[in-house]
Order: sequence, then C-alpha cells, then structure tokens
Amino acid sequence: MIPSAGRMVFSLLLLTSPLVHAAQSDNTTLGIEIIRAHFQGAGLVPYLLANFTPTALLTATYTGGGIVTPGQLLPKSRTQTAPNLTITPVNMKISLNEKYTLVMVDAWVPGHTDPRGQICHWVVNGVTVQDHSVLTHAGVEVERYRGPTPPSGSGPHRYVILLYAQQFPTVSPPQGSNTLNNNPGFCHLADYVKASNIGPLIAGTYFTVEEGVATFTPSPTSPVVTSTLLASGSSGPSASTTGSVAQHNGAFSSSGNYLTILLAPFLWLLAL
Ligand SMILES: *[C@@H]1O[C@H](CO)[C@@H](O)[C@H](O)[C@H]1NC(C)=O
Ligand SMILES: CC(=O)N[C@H]1CO[C@H](CO)[C@@H](O)[C@@H]1O
Repeated sequence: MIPSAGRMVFSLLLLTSPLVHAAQSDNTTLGIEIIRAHFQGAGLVPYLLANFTPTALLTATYTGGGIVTPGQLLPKSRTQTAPNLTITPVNMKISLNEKYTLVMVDAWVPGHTDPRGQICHWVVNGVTVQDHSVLTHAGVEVERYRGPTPPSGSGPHRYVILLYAQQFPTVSPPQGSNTLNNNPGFCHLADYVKASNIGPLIAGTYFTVEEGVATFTPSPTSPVVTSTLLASGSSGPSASTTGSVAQHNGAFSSSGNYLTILLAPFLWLLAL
C-alpha cells in the first residue's frame, strides 16, 4: 500500500506535466522495450522476424486518434488512410538523414501461417526523416498504402509497420519486380528483405484490426507485464498500478496517458 502522504506526492507528480513531458522525451528506451516485448508476446518473433532489436521508437498516428499503442485494436474505418509516422532514435545523437524502407504487412492472426507469406499493405523505398517525421512522399512507392480489410470472422489480424535503414540509395529489386508479388497482394517479408538487400531493421510497431466475431479461437498471445520491463526493486510499482497496466495494455488511445501510467513507477521512486 502507498501511504497517503506518499500517494499525494505521487499524484502531484503525475499532474506535474513538465516533469512528465521531460520524462517522456527521455524515455525512448522504455517505449522501445515495450514494443519489443509486444512483438515477442504476440508471436511476431519468430513468425515474422527471426529477431527484433529496434534501435528507435516508431509511432503511428491515424486520423481521429492518438499514437497507436503496440497491438492496439483499431476500428477498420480509422485505418483506411495512411498513418503519420514518427521515429525517435534511442540515442539522440544518431542522425536520421539516411534513406529508409517502410513496410506494412498483415502478419495474420497469431498461430496462422500462409505459404504465400504475408499480405503487403504498404512498401516505400527511399523514405526520409525530417524532425522525427517519416516522410513517404519523397520515396518510391512500391506498394501504395491499402488499409486493412480482414475477412469477417477471420480473427484479429496483426498489421506490422517496419522501418528498415536502406544500406544503398536505391533498392534492388526495384519497383515492378515480382519479388513482392509472386501472388497478387502477397509478399514474403523475409524474402523481400533478403532479395532487396535492405536493412538493418531499426524500428517497428503493430496494431490489430478484427471484423466480425472470430469463428475459431485464435492462439493465445502472452500479455506484456510492463512492470517486468521496468527497473526492479522492492519499491517497485504497486500491485494495482501493475494490474491496470497489464489489463489495459494496448487499449490506451492517448500516448500521454499511456506513458504517464508506464512511467508511474519511476515517478513513485522519485516521491520516496
Ligand atoms: C499528419 O500530418 C499532417 C502534416 O503535419 C497533418 O496535417 C495531419 O493532421 C496529420 N494527421 C494525423 C492523423 O495526425
Ligand atoms: C533513454 C532514457 O533516458 N531512459 C530513462 C528512462 O527513465 C528511467 C527512469 O527515470 C531512466 O533510468 C532511463 O535512463
């Protein structure tokens, strides 16, 4: 239990927005760890990626909502125009003036695989970054953004957005190659990454879209218990804080609330 005086300081700290904002901007590492844990928990590693060790935080914002939290269930209607993306490197000294390749695929529902690979929703080579914004318009659109349209009853599809550093200014195979589209609409992410010689993968995030009621029970995913990602110690988060983070993971619509709750244990440490 948090003593009431402590609780008051704790609440005040949560309300002290300059502090929260400072902590937010400094806490890219924590955000990255959370995304990484979600990729593991949702089985995207190893299904889609053999491993995932992002060095930057990728955020996606769709019209009419805040930053997409990892794995967040979004209404299909909100996802039909391309999101705005931002990228923040873990080390602010890292410059982002290279070119990048952006990929979004439908990695199916957990436990499902398809020999044709994944459904390709967005592929742009030569993406640039300006003031943390990922700019796609200057790049070469290999696959124009197509919003998720999972078949009704097919379960919660995982839409994964990935940003690769391009090792070379141009990507081979170029636009029009059939490497992406041996089957119309499909791509095999691992094959594409290998054949096009892009990489390394620097950041990613994902969300889910589900239509109708699943006609089967999707494979369970492991919940991400945020407290285990945070500094351990006897004065860690209270059980209720931990519980609410775990329970509502992926359901926050506002990045501010999300990060405030994630950072609460640290602020509590400050209050001691
Ligand atoms: C995306 O960015 C543009 C340009 O900054 C802005 O006008 C638009 O409102 C943004 N959309 C979302 C969904 O944040
Ligand atoms: C990258 C960064 O600044 N991470 C910090 C996040 O917050 C914790 C606790 O305040 C720090 O220990 C990390 O260094």
